[in-house]
Amino acid sequence: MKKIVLGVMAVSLAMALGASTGFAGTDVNGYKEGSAGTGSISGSVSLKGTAMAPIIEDLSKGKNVEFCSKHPEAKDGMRARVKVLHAGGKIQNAVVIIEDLKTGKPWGDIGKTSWDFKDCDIFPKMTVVRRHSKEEKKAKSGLAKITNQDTDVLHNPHGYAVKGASRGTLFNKPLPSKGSSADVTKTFKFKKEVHFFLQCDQHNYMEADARILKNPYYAMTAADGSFKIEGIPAGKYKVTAWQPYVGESTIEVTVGAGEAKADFTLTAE
Ligand SMILES: [Cu+2]
Repeated sequence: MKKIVLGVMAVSLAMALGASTGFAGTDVNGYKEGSAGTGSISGSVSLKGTAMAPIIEDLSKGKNVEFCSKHPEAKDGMRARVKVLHAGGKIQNAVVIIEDLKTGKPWGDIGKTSWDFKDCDIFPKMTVVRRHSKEEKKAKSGLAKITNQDTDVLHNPHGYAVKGASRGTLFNKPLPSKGSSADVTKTFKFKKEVHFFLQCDQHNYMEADARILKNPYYAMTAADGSFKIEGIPAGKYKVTAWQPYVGESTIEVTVGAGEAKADFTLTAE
């Protein structure tokens, strides 16, 4: 009981100190964890134009030919890499985010990701990441972890923060064999970049992408292009739908206590 009282006092004191400096609870992303609202935004993301075709990779020209050719989707030493998932004019795995939301639900596990380098491929291929909180930076762990799942195959995860045509290295970690892993949390120092790109320096066709979040309000579209973001406090927001190999579109959405609608069309050039 005494411990709990002391704990509450310590928290209150910390909050009072935080309030006095004016940075109470605002994290490195400029977001303040508070409580969720009751509003939601739902809709779908459509594709206009012709999206980039799958890249046909000739695995015989790379390293570890025999092993990498055992990928479940490989056929006769060739593997198709799909950078834009779409069907029936709808985009799957597009990321929808609320741009200018400063306070709301807690982050929880949103933006924490583990990638597996497996069968000379990366899973997941599309996800979200975020900058670390001060605590995570101190702990240097917990936000981003990469594990090699391939026995006796050297993978070399190379992470980049991408902005337009330029990209900067965040980390570059050789992982010699199955079970070797790297926690790269401390390297997640983003500026204005919105796109995280992960590649293997040993097998360049191993690629994955992620949207860099500034707040925990996001959704990823399903196979039919649909999405829903929940727990939004009432307000007027800029909402963006994004697919790194198609483009993005931003519209203004007014959210009340219930469900607001937002439909996007991304144009492939
Ligand atoms: Cu590799």
